[in-house]
Amino acid sequence: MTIAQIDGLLQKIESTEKIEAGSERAKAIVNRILRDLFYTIEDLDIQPDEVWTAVNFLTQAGKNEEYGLIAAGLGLEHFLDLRMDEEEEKAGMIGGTPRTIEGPLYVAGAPKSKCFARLDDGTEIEQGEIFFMQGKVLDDNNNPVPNAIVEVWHANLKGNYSYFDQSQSDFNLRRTIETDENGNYQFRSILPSGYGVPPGGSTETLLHAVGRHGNRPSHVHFFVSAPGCRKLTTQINFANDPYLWDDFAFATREGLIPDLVVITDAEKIKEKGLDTPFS
Ligand code: MBD
Ligand code: FE
Repeated sequence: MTIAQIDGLLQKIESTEKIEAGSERAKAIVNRILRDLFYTIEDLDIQPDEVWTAVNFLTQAGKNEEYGLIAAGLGLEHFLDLRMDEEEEKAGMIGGTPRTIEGPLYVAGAPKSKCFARLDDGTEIEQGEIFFMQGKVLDDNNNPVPNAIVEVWHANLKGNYSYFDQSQSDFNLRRTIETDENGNYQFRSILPSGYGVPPGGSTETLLHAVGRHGNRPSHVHFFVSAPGCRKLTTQINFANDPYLWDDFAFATREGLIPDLVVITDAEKIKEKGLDTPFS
């Protein structure tokens, strides 16, 4: 087809937008995506059977509830992070812990505690490595933020998340921790395994079609929020992971890879006060 013919059809479609409830924003977005799609089909000479394969793929991906996962895997979610970074840089907001993607596996309403929480329900205590993390929430001026809300969630040793994995107890490996008067928080858990997309699912089908894997390095998710502060969405990773810089969701960033200190002596854990809340 000629460009004039494609643009003619696009104009015909746009000229049907007469219902008053329609928003200019929705029209602009839908029409632009449609234009890009028509041009892509033309440029790559995409065949009807390929289009219907794609339509059926999307139907199945919806049934599987995998759109969030696909958004992560296509780099769309990371792209939104880069755009938010740019906006903040332009506004002169620099420094602080980098943001990175939320992913599709957050669940609201995790049990809340002050200063300290144990995240795991104990079921993996034999196979897993106990892990402690402590941190301090600081504002723009590096002042501690008391009573900040730190929401933490991560996978178990199989790389699965509670709620989505019904074999785990409710809110296993998910907690809401309020910082103390000095902005401190601390938690105990089991060091998570990396995540892999569901075998045989839509995300895996798509990634394999383009020669990609669907693995993530081991990570822990965070939301950090406080009144008057922009909410931080981020994760941490661990340096020894083979997928550290090969994350299918592109979430690893410098500044989010804290040192892991291995302690084999139980007395040292007590000495450092890692097994009990701050006093
Ligand atoms: C995850 O655990 C995750 O964090 C992301 C971004 C995508 C899939 C699974
Ligand atoms: Fe995750």
